[in-house]
Amino acid sequence: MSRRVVFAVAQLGPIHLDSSRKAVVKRLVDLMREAHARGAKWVTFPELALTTFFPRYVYNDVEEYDRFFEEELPSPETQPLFDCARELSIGFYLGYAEKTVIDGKVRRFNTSVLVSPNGDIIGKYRKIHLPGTKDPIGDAEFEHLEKRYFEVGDLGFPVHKSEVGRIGMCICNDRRWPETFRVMALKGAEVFMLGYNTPTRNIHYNEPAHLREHHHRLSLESAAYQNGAWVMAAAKCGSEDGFTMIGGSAIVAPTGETVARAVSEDDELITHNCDLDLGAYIRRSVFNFAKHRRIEHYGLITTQTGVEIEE
Ligand code: CDT
Repeated sequence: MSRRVVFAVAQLGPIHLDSSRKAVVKRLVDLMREAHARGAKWVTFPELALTTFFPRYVYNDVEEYDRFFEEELPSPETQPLFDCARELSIGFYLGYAEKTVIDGKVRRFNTSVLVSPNGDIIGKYRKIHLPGTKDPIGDAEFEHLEKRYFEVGDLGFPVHKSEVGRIGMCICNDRRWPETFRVMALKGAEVFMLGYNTPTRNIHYNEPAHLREHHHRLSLESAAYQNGAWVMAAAKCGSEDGFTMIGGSAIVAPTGETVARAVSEDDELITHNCDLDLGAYIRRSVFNFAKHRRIEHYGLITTQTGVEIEE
């Protein structure tokens, strides 16, 4: 039986500070309708898809940044997206800022959910590799304060069984770390979904602009090939109130080849008819984990964080 499924990646152009949730949700619904018209069964939306990329700004009081967080999902404002998914029988990945209460304590995470084609949330992931700093660095054009506004995720890297195959989730900076994908692949993930907001400029060092896109693509293509899985990567991009972010949303095959790529820095849908069995030969041969992994030599990966040089 063929395991061909059309997947869509819904790139978003800028969301400004004064953009309303209602307007953003309408854009997401429009993209979902377009995905359905093109035969897609699943759509991947970006990281923090409901608001501007607020970690670029310095806020000192929780009252100033609370408005970027969702206390419930679906909420009255996001309900139309869930209703549309149910109506069209289409599943989706959505990134958002999560505010929740655990054991009586308010917690905040950079989160994504996986919503099944019947509109039910079947999985949640909380971003683990938070980039940037907790305190402003001060002399940059903008900040990257994810460590200020979010806690490190506490759910590991879950993989969820869907009606089309096993789907794993991660978020933005996670894609630069091979550990992210290997853990999900060891749980049998066949599709990795991720959203991102990647500034075109690196505030920590002077990195040529073309390298930002190159490293993004390199991360996706190596993750796909080294794990024999499909990658769906959705950008929020363009100029948000003058702060620019890369586009380059992509669908990458288990062969490591990019098969669809967004060309704009605006709302744009890309799709591909994906053969979910395409990665099987890779997982049977060169990346047959059970046969070839040498875990007796990998201990440092989980016992040591930074580089330690023996003199
Ligand atoms: N949102 C997010 O995680 N952005 C980071 C910027 C890191 S700068 C090297 C990213 O990995 O794209």
